[in-house]
Amino acid sequence: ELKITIDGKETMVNQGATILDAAKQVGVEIPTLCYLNLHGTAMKSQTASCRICVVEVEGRKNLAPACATPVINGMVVKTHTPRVMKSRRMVLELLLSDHPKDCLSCEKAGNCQLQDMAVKFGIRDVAFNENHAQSTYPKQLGVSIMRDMDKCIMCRRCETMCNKVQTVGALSGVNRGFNAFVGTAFGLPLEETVCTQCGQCVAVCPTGALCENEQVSDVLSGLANPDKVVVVQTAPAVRAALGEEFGMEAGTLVTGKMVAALKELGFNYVFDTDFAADVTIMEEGAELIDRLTRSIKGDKSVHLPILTSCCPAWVNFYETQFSDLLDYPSTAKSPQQIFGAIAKSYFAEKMNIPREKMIVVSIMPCLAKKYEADRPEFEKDVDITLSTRELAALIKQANIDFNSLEEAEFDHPLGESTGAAVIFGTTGGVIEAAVRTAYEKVTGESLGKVDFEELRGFDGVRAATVKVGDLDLKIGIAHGLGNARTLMEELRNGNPRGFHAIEVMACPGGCVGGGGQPYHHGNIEVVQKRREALYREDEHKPLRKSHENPAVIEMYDTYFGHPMSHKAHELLHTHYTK
Ligand code: HC1
Ligand code: SF4
Repeated sequence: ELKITIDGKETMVNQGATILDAAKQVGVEIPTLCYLNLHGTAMKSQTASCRICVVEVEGRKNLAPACATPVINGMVVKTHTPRVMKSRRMVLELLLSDHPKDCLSCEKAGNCQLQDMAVKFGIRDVAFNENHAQSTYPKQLGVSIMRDMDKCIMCRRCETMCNKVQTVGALSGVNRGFNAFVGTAFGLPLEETVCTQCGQCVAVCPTGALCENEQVSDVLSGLANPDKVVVVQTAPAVRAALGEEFGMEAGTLVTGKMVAALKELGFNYVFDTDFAADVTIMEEGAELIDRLTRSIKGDKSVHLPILTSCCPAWVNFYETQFSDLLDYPSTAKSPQQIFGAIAKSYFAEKMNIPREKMIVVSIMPCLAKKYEADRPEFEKDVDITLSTRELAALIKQANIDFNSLEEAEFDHPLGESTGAAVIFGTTGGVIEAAVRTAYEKVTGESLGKVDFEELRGFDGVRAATVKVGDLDLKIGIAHGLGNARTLMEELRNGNPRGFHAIEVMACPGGCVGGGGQPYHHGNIEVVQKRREALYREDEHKPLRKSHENPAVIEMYDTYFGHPMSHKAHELLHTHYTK
């Protein structure tokens, strides 16, 4: 252990700790901008590129960046001397001198860490700004992501996320000096690169350089059109995070208020993606059981493990990076797309609504869901996808007092769901939902305890064995695409651990940590609180197994027949392409 004194406060830290780590320990806040530390994912970036976190170290001539300076025994540090403050201000003014001044209309306004810092430092006038032009780059508006590199401050957090955490490698630093920015190879649009649209670069970008492709006004046009029936679905993870946009603590569940707000906004039907998640389990569960049964009978053509396929960034990842393994993922569409397909067939027919009259809007914690909804094979079953943040913006625009809304209930029948569907939003949840159903279908016994603690947790790669009748069902789980890569490489090497099923979620934590959620600026504890909220909601649901959802049962009885029926294949399954 090493002793360090920060602003007169003494503490002991482990070898390797930085001044910033030690400062946190004694409750001293040092401002940071480029620093990124995703605790629990073993990911820490130390680019030390911005120099906002400089401090004075006794006995050293130069100021030291707190995020990248290791503690030495006996170190004495001061974090707010006039010299430190002057230096930080200089850094900030230099950053601002090459930054557009359109804060009023910037998409990140209110969530921008550069703006927050300018407020904190009391910047009134931007120095070094009179005599030169700013560096400018063309804006790129993609299906999911908007890139405006005029606003890039070269913190390189996006690069860390994309290359180190996700191991995708779509982004890297381009050019030198004044003209430097983070870009794609040959300046290609993200859609033409290996980008998975996961949105994790957006989630950590401190400025307006990376934002979502906003579609709020499209929803308003739909709502304003009297000839349209506007149906909305909300993803599992949204209810665990939306409250943060209205000042609530991370981990507050706002399911009822969210439904009330959507009704106030004028949606004709407020439904739940959770209904479709239960349907996903019916289809994916049947597929798993089918593959297992055939494999036990000695069928060598069966592909095991089955891979979950509900996360669209994960789908993009395996399509581009593991195209030799495309027979492994479940062919079940994701809940978002299953919902769209059901809304525009089963529900539309039931209610006599012509397909052209219906607009299906999704509220998703994710940016890749925009890309997924836009894939040609899905034929616009889902018309518009908004992120959790965009829904919050819509509620604010309508001047709805979210905090004082009376809780409301989802509409029937596509608003009915079980606890199994709720936990889809966290890492480990999809596979736990599948196991609850597969267990009862295979053994014919009713589960005494529906909680499978062995499938929960936050380690990037996890493995567990669940006894299902005579079978030891071997399950692998990964969250974050870098961890998924580890499991996929194992699969390519012959599946030595004999997995029968693997769940992957592209974002750290699963959908609760999605790229469309309220900004947590790299604070992964926020994501963990949202996870706990989903487990709480599951625990309190009267029904907790997908196959017990009465609205799902009725739909199979009257429309699809049974899981994997011809009609189910036509509407609820998809295929993958290289
Ligand atoms: Fe997800 Fe899913 S859980 S992918 O994370 O399978 O986005 O929340 O909606 O589709 O249900 C996201 C969440 C979501 C789908 C479901
Ligand atoms: Fe990389 Fe994901 Fe951003 Fe694409 S969306 S550039 S994959 S971090």
